[in-house]
Amino acid sequence: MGFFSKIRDGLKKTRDAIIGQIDQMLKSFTKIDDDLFEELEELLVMGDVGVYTAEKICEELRERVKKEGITDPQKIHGLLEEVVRGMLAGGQELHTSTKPSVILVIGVNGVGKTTTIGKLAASFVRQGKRVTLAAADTFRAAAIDQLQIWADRAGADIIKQGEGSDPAAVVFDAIASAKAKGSDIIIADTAGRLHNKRNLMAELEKINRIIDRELPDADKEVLLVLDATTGQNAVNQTKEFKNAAGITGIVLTKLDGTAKGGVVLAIKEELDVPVKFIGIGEQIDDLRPFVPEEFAAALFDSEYVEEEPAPAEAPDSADTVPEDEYKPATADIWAQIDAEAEAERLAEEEKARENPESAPDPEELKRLAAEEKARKQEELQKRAEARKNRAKKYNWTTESAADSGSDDFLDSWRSGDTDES
Ligand SMILES: Nc1nc2c(ncn2[C@@H]2O[C@H](COP(=O)(O)OP(=O)(O)O)[C@@H](O)[C@H]2O)c(=O)[nH]1
Ligand SMILES: [Mg+2]
Repeated sequence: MGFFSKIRDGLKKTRDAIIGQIDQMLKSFTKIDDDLFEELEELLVMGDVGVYTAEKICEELRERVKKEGITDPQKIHGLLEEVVRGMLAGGQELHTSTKPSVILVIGVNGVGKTTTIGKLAASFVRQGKRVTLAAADTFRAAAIDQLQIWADRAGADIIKQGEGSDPAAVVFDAIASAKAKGSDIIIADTAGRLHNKRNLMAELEKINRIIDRELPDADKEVLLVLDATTGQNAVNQTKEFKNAAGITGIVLTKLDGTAKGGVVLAIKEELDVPVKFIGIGEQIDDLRPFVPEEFAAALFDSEYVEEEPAPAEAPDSADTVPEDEYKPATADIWAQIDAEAEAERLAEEEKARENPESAPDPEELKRLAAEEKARKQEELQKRAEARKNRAKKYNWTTESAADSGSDDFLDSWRSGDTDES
């Protein structure tokens, strides 16, 4: 089966949930009026496109309809496809031209990080590249074993240490090994769950620091993996990670089993983070670079001509250095890196002391955080209400609760149940 048919099959539920409903709705209209746009907006929101993005799409459609003097409701389908395609375009290219380049893969538990890394590694190996995986999810031994299995399948090197070891040290070793062996790409797995949020973010920061220090000129991608079946929760996860980790792109997984694929639009439009890959199954070749035209064509069930894949190159073995020339991290380096981090922290404290005006008042920050939390909860409640009413109105069934499995950590995190000390 070609890639496009696979994506089209994977997106069937999403297509039925959004475009199918819209087409049916359009049939009941004989002219284009406010009611039509109202219903269209509701259907888009129901399809996990998000309130803001749904409004924006309708706004653009209204303008086009007016400007082009369109009166036939059936024309809306084609117009909508054009608007969606335009919205999805831009930013999806992956930057990995330096040797080595680094891809740091982050996200909450169970979204598909390790699986995505396996698939990514395989695709790079197919292109004739040498890949080094860093098993920096050291939280559970099983996570390391799982990455080893994917490394074997993909034909990639792997650097790992024992359960509970310092993830940043694993990344450091992987960089040293990749330099020695002439690897093209380092892909680092990370933990999705730690004892608390602060630990997780501090760990990602430390890993980032190592990469910037050891490979200051390398291309670096920080890919946030999101599970499409969680719908709007995926948008919230992007917000949580965006500031802390400097995300450069999204991998949206499990698009094959969900009706909530419309969330692609919300992520791109609302958060301005490009989707770079999509996962459409559990197998090694079920990851695809995100191609906006292809995605839109699959969503709207229209024609799409696939590009021929580039022919594989043979790996360049001339610049490979024997394994024993790579030196693992030494205690000296760790002391130095910790000292740098401490110095940076002290400098920030000093700056805050010198300039108390700009230093945020901790009480004020707490109050703002509480306000933000209350606002979010209210918004969520309202949305849930509206959703229930719409579902009743249109006699729809909502997707099963089991669909949002991977979000328990984030929920407890937000409600403060994790033991932040
Ligand atoms: N259907 C489907 N399942 C996926 C996809 N990507 C990952 N998975 C499954 O999601 C589960 C969790 O994946 P894993 O990589 O362990 O998640 P991690 O905790 O983020 O590393 C596994 O059962 C994967 O097979 C996808 O694109 N489609
Ligand atoms: Mg994992």
